Amino acid sequence: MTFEHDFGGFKSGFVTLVGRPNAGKSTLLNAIMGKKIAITSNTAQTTRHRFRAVQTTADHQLILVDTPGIHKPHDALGEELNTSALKALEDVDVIAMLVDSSQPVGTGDEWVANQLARIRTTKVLVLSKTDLVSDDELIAQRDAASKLAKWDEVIACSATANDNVQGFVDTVVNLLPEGPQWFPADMETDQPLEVIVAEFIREKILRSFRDEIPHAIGVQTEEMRYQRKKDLYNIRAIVYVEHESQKGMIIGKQGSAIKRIGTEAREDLERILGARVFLDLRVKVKKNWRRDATQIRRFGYGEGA
Ligand SMILES: Nc1nc2c(ncn2[C@@H]2O[C@H](COP(=O)(O)OP(=O)(O)OP(=O)(O)O)[C@@H](O)[C@H]2O)c(=O)[nH]1
Ligand SMILES: [Mg+2]
Repeated sequence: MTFEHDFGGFKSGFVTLVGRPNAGKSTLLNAIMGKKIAITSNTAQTTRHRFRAVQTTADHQLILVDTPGIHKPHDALGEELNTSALKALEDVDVIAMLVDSSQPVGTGDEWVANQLARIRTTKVLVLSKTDLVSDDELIAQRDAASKLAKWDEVIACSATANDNVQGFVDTVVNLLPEGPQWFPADMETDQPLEVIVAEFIREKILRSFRDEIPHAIGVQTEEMRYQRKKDLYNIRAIVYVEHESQKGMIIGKQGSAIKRIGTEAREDLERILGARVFLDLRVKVKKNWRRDATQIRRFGYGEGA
């Protein structure tokens, strides 16, 4: 977009983070924001909807678009996630593709890079998780990943070690056009509170279960009520699973697992909401919801904002 205006050097624009599942997109977004906005886990396909995080400073407004990892889809949910990520490549100023420095560059990265090939937007290659590799390994990875596409910039960083995260910000802001402040300065994300609540609950489950469970759960906030007098949020949320057996696992022996998940989620939510939280968490079965596009969208997965 071009303007007749003079923005006095103020830069603003949209930067989409893309890559294979687990590449470190959401962790990098959190590191840039200096707080946890996106959920993260070592389970592939942690992020299930596209959303924005906004960093506003005196001289720029950087709008980061987090996306679900692009992968070979196995079900309707996978297809929705890919579509959502690919849509986030349209109408942005910069596309930053993350490649995990500690994993061999392979067909998964090539698949993502192929999606970028026909787009003419400025592209930045980000070698992530540099804390996990030696200097020599990083150089080899850089050579391999450089061949994936025609990059305008190449940068390496570690989000967890906070190494060169600022370098990433400086690089992409430099590539942004001059422009207006698109969003209010105090706006940090466009995710509605109900979505954030459901996501943080889902994160706790992703982090405590393995195998099929993380993929089979969907979380929905049913009710959220703030009582000013008590400075308390009453939140009711439902964890959906696909089978009775999964329900048993999430609940655990005498409710021990769901209790632990509830406690962990409540602690996080109290920090985010800055108030006390009463969390009523229930588990229900919704058979094969991952194959049902309507249900997937009802959860808010896929499309996103
Ligand atoms: N050592 C190390 N681990 C990292 C770094 N960045 C991310 N991770 C870890 O990598 C895993 C995946 O990180 P996410 O940020 O959830 O990855 P993602 O690309 O958003 O994944 P999806 O949402 O599934 O596409 C998590 O366990 C992170 O803690 C890093 O800089 N160093
Ligand atoms: Mg993510």
